[in-house]
Amino acid sequence: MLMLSPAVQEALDQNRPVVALESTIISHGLPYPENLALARDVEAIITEIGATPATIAIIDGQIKVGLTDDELVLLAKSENVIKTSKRDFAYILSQNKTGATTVSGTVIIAAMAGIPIFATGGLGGVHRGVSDHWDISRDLEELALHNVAIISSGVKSILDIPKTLEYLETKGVEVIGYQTDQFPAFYTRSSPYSVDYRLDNPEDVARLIHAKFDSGLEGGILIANPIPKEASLDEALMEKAIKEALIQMEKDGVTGKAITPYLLTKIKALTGGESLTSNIALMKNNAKVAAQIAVAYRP
Ligand code: PSU
Ligand code: MN
Repeated sequence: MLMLSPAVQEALDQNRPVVALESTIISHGLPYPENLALARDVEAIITEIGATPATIAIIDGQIKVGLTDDELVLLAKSENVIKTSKRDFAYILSQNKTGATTVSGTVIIAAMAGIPIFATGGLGGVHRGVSDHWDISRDLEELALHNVAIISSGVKSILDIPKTLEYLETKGVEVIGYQTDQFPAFYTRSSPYSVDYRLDNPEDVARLIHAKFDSGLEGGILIANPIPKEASLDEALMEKAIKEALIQMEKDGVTGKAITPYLLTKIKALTGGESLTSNIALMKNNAKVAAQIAVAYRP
């Protein structure tokens, strides 16, 4: 059922490091052409460090691990790509549709393919005002279920961070700060919330991943990697933009899976494009750290 690219197949066969990448960030998270440039750049960064990138998506009803450049272009340009969480799989597969996998969709496929390390921008989680609309991303459930370590800059900035951290604790997901004691807040390096543990180099993280997976404890790990200093944004300014975007979202009646793409577009406009520049910088940095961890990790 899975179609691995020749490069990913060969790397897995030879026990060489592989880094999984999601595709919602390409189709629904960033505008064209920045999305395509980033999709290509993160693959190049991972390759340069000595790991094989495996961007994951469903193309015409076929689950693919490792995409061609034409497929990246399709995901970056097409209007008909479905944002794919677990609940969308059967429809997309049976109707031969094309789906860009969220973190939740990508974790499922990475686990099927046997890829334990996955880089993304920000994890989905518990949305602000959760008691009104019950919006909690499937990302948290799938991370809790599968043996995958995600490297991200914390969770999406638009979320309720403390509630998301509580939820991760309930689900048994280990949260590690990479070179930080504080849980990063996506566009900013710090937040008022601490991580459970801090590790400072790829070798220690690789050892932790081994300890978890070798112990037979099922479930994932979140490695929270702060945005690089030079790309981080002012906390007060970001909070203002996020609050304004949330007000506009309510007015426009946006709900469900459309929320994240809507808010990212609004926040980009409200910050004069600065949020987009930061999002790109943090994603590249996460790809770099994930590749370093993958290289340090011996399957
Ligand atoms: N964070 C971003 N950009 C994104 C996403 C997260 O900065 O595009 C995507 C990821 O694919 C994540 C998804 O898995 O949003 C979560 O969506 P939802 O909250 O609808 O589950
Ligand atoms: Mn949701």
